[in-house]
Amino acid sequence: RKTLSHYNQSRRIHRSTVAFRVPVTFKMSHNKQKFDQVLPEVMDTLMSSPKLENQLPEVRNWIKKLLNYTMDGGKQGRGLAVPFAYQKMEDPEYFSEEKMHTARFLGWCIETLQASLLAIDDIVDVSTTRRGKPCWYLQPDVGTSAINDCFLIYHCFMELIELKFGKEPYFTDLVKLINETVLYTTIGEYLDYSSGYTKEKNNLDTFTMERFNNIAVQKTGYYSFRLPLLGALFLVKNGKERDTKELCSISLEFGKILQFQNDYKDIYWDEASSGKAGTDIQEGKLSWFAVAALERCTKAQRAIFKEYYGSKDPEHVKRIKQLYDELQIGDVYKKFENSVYESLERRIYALPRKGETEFFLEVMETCRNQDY
Ligand code: DMA
Ligand code: MG
Ligand code: MG
Repeated sequence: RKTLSHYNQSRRIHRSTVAFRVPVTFKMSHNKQKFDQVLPEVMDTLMSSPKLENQLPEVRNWIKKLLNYTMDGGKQGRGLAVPFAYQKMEDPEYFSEEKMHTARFLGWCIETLQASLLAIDDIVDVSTTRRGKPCWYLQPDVGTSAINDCFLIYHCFMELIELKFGKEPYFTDLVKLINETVLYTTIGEYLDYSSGYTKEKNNLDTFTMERFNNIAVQKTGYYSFRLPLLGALFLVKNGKERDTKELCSISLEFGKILQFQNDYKDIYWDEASSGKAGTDIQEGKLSWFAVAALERCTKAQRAIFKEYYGSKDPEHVKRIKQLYDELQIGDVYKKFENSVYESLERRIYALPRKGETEFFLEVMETCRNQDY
């Protein structure tokens, strides 16, 4: 096994020549196959719940169809992060395959939460596609009843948590963690959709990086990084006694990264690559790109932005993209992204435990590869 200092050294040597890679022993995706194998057990657990097992066949079939559709096709970064975090945070002396299995189960629970959040988000964002398929609310005979379906997915998630963890000593703490996470996420979503620009509201004063960061931390950071990490720590021996302040702070920084990447893909990736058609310009979103562009605009360019941002007209969308090109926001973005990775990397190397450093380095690599 290579030591971290060995690893640092080899990294430094390779850095200028090849893309930064975490050694093979650190890969989060190595858990993928075993992670996938746990899904049928998770579904069986849910469907054998005393509250669900005697429901009418049509109810049981609807739940299965709903979960299959909304959970299918993601990259499962959040879910995979749980067993990976357990592996990296646990003292080798106490590591057990049984806990690893429990971590995978918890990972799938978080994927269920993610499915409900995304299905809601797509209604709010008036999106058309997600994970390469039409959004759930656009399925035939769904429409506004998707709101109830989203709530149903969410409570399948909570039922799974109760079925699997109800008797664990950390159950109450886990539920509290989930509740606070979802509270922050929904507040972040509120801020996200209420901060959108419209010509009528003429509300560009709120298009600041400070507000972008606040939204990204709340709507993305808490549930995507902090929850999987703190969830895994419940399984770690004496995990409760760990100092998690810096770990949580770094987790929330990753929320910002995931969000500006998400904003990048919304504009520059085609639907085939991202699995979803972009809506940020059309919806007038407080996107990283809008803020970065406004910071660099001339008066005339700002007037163009005000005229065309937040419009569904494809010509207007094109005009905004053209403005981003004129301002070379794509290059600004790349430089900014690198600087964020570099400063976060310094904090990650400064963490007291080797496992913590390895965990976040791999999370960072997964984000860099657009695989989280
Ligand atoms: C999705 O945010 C956020 C949550 C909490 C589900 P988004 O609308 O910026 O992302 P996407 O592009 O995936 O719809
Ligand atoms: Mg969205
Ligand atoms: Mg959204």
